[in-house]
Amino acid sequence: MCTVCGCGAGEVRIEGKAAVGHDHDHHHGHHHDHGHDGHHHHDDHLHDYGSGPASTQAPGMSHARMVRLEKDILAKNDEYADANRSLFAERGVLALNLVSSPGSGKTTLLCRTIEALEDTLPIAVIEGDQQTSNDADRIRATGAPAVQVNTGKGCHLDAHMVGHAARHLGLADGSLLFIENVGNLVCPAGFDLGEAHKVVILSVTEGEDKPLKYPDMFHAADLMVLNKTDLLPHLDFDVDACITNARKVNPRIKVLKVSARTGEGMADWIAWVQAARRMALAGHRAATGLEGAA
Ligand SMILES: Nc1nc2c(ncn2[C@@H]2O[C@H](COP(=O)(O)OP(=O)(O)OP(=O)(O)O)[C@@H](O)[C@H]2O)c(=O)[nH]1
Ligand SMILES: [Mg+2]
Repeated sequence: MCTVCGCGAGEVRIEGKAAVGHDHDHHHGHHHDHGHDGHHHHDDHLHDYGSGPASTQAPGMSHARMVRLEKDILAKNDEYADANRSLFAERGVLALNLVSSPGSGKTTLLCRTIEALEDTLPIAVIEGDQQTSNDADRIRATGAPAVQVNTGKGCHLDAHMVGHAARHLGLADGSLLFIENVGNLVCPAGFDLGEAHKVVILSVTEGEDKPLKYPDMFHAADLMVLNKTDLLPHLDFDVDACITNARKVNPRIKVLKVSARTGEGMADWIAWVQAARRMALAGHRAATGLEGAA
């Protein structure tokens, strides 16, 4: 059980990877109760990454102990995130962590972005979903390399999973690495993956109140991409109110309006990515001060 978000942490599998379950166990430390006596399921493409019973509660555990475990887990995650960040810095890789609720259009946006940029720079993608390799398949159809991480009971990617997946991808120098997180506006906010920026995708069908309801995510993100703007004529979504709400929880958040379907606003998004990559190449890591295109 993950004490940070209360999700189960068992049954993680990384596509094409040898089993790394004992590492995962190490990552969470010996306090962590997701043993390896569960049923390990192997097939040609997916390998167990540690499995076991998952529970959503910790009966009998005191609040103080829960808080300590949460700190342990996040501290361990931060060590892996720092290692990822060093790897990315060495290679001049810009890593972007795309976070959102399910179905906001992350994969659609990524496919369009790859089509726009693939002739100019190497791009790779790590896909996080609880189950299926649908999104990695969609990315690979564009020609870009992708590896799927199935988080099983888990509801977010952590830095340890991303480190394994990144090494498996064999990142080219100067490449752009997109990490599509599990669709979830809550837990991924708390996990640094070693990325340069979290980018939150919010689609206009979700309601302009979401930044206020899920402030951690909008606070953690450097950019909000407001997607599906092609649907605005059919909705009563208030774009300005949404942006005001996002700035209430994060005054420095940048906002871009796009339609991954029609391509409207995509040029500004591409320009933002290119600007971020130039900073990554120049060795800058801080999100603050990054000037986007819009
Ligand atoms: N109208 C419209 N539909 C879109 C747009 N972008 C994505 N969609 C649709 O929204 C649905 C979900 O898109 P995905 O790209 O799978 O969303 P996702 O965020 O990757 O979803 P998960 O990975 O499952 O969280 C699909 O039916 C897309 O075709 C857009 O800009 N406009
Ligand atoms: Mg997706």
